[in-house]
Amino acid sequence: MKVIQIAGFLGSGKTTTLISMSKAIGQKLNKKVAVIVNEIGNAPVDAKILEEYGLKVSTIGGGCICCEVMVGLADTLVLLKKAIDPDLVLIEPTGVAMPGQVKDAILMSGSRISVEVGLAVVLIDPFIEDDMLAGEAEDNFIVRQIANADIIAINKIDVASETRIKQCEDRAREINPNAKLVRISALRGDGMDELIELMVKGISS
Ligand SMILES: Nc1nc2c(ncn2[C@@H]2O[C@H](COP(=O)(O)OP(=O)(O)OP(=O)(O)O)[C@@H](O)[C@H]2O)c(=O)[nH]1
Ligand SMILES: [Mg+2]
Repeated sequence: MKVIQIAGFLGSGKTTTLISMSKAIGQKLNKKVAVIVNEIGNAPVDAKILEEYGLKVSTIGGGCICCEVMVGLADTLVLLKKAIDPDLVLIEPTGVAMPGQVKDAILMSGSRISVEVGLAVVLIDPFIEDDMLAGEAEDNFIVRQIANADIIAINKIDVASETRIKQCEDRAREINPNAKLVRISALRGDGMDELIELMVKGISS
């Protein structure tokens, strides 16, 4: 069972991408796909970032909410495996989760089921303000999230200008020169085949 994640900041298009990808995978690859969507509070959350964006945060047990929510995700994977045994699981973490933390959470199920930790795509919404992509990873959550990606997808290319798309690509490259960079429109379907090819190749049943 391979587990991949579609990450990205709030409103970047995770749910739209998830729906578009799972439909295409089900149809074209004839694989059994399951989906896990996490709302805030159910997935690894970087509490500091919530505060950076002015949200109120309550912490559990002296400041570590990670362990608790990580166990939650691992348990869900074990249940899914037993109930429907999918070939592929797509996770939409909350917009304020870090891909690396979600991977750790996936790995925690590895003692009970056979699981392959797949790649994480981080979506970029070209309509976010420039200052949200500015600065260093240490001080800016979105930059940190992009730095943590395996694949970076500039989304909403159906409505963004070429100039803006290019700007986002240049900034993404600067933040994370190692990630594969793609352009997509989750809504219209552009680039989805390429993204699926990158993320899903080699899945075993
Ligand atoms: N034009 C256009 N709109 C898009 C695209 N992808 C997503 N949207 C729109 O952007 C908005 C947010 O999309 P979602 O898929 O809900 O984003 P999300 O990342 O799941 O949002 P949260 O779960 O709230 O963080 C919705 O109104 C979508 O219809 C796209 O490729 N093109
Ligand atoms: Mg969503």
